Amino acid sequence: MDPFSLRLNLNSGDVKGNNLIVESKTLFDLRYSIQNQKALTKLLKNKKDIEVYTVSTCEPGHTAAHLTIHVTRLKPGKIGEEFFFTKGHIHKKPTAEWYLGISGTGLLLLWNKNKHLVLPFSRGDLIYIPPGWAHRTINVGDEDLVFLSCHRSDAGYDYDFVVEKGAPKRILASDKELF
Ligand code: S6P
Ligand code: ZN
Repeated sequence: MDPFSLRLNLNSGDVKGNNLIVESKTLFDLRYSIQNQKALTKLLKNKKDIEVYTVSTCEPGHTAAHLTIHVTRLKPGKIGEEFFFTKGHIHKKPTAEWYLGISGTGLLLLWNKNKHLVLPFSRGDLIYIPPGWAHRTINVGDEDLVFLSCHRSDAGYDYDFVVEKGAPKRILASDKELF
């Protein structure tokens, strides 16, 4: 494989290049992670669905020799009192991940068997997620929250773990002390 480059606009958070796959997650995709089902029904009234975030991924290979990067763009918004969030996952293989905030105002919820942490996550914040920590991002601002992440390409993703057990904390508009 030859080296290659992508182009990330650090102001807009737009990323361009070959080898990029863009996926979108909507409120419908998040329906099993949303507690306030009444608020969800209200939001979707008269609408087919609402996009919550997109993830642009570059995975140069699938083995431990490679590194995968993603740029996530999480929209601002609330379902009732709860801020828009990413579905959340733990990596199937206990591998680490780096997160870099590019724009917007967010929080990163991290948890393992014993505890959970909520870290401020905005432009310039570089957060190390050690192996074995599940993670979810929350947009608590008025603009898109854009961030880059990088992990070993064979890490794999376990989403069921989060849907079945639930996240240890929901971030509500009233959680003002956190942001
Ligand atoms: C991947 C990394 C992020 C998330 C993205 C969307 O390891 O943690 O790129 O995939 O922010 O979140 P989720 O939980 O839907 O994958
Ligand atoms: Zn991850």
